[in-house]
Amino acid sequence: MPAYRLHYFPESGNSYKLALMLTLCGETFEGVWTDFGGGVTRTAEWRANVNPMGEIPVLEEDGVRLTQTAPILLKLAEQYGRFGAGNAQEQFELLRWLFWDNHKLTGYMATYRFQRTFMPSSNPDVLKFLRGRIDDYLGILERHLQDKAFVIGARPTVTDFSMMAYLHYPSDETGYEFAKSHPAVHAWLGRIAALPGWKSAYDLLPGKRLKHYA
Ligand SMILES: N[C@@H](CCC(=O)N[C@@H](CS)C(=O)NCC(=O)O)C(=O)O
Repeated sequence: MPAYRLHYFPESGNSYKLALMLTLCGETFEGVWTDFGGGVTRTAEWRANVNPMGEIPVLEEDGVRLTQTAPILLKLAEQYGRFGAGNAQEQFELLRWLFWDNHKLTGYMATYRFQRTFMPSSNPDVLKFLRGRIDDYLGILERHLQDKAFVIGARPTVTDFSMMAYLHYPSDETGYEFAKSHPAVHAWLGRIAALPGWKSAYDLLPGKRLKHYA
C-alpha cells in the first residue's frame, strides 16, 4: 500500500476526515503539523510548494499531493474496498450527501466554529447568520437520520465520515449539545464512534493547538 503524509492542523475537521478514513482502513500516515493559526497556508511559498488552493488538508500519496477531501475519500474507498457505495443508487446517494456536506454542513459549521471559538473577536451578526443556517441543516440531518443507522442506509460510508467530522468536537467548540438538541444526530455520532478502530480528531491529530476564545 502507498506511503501517506497528511498536512494538517489538529482543529481541522477536514484533515480529520482523511485521518479517520485511513485509520479505519487499517492504514497509517505521517502527520505534517502545519501552522495554520500562524498564517502559513496564506503564504505564497506554501501555496507554490504544497497547495495552490491555500487549503489544509493535503494528502501526499507516495509523494503525489492530493487535495479536496471528497474526491480523496472516494479514491480511498475504491482503493481499500471499504466505506464506498455498493451499487449505482447508493453511489448517487453517497455523492448527493457528500456535495451537500461540502457546501452546507461542513462549509458553514467549520466557519461558525472557527469564528466562534478560535477568533479573538467575531461579529455577532455574522455568528447569528451562520448559526441560523446550521440550525436548518442540523434539522434536515436530524429528520434524515430518524429511520437510518447511517447516512445512506445500514452501512457506514465515507459520507458519514465527511458529515460527522465537524459535529464530533466538544460542545465548548461547536456550541451545540446534540444529546439535548438533536438526539438522532447524537445517536448516529455514537454509532460511528463505536466502529472498530475509531478515534477522535484530537487523538489522531496531535500537536500545538489553537487558542480558545469562546
Ligand atoms: N473543500 C475542502 C475544504 C478545505 C478547507 O476549507 N480547509 C480549511 C481548513 S480545515 C482551510 O484551509 N481554510 C482556509 C481558507 O478557507 O482560506 C476540502 O474538503 O478539502
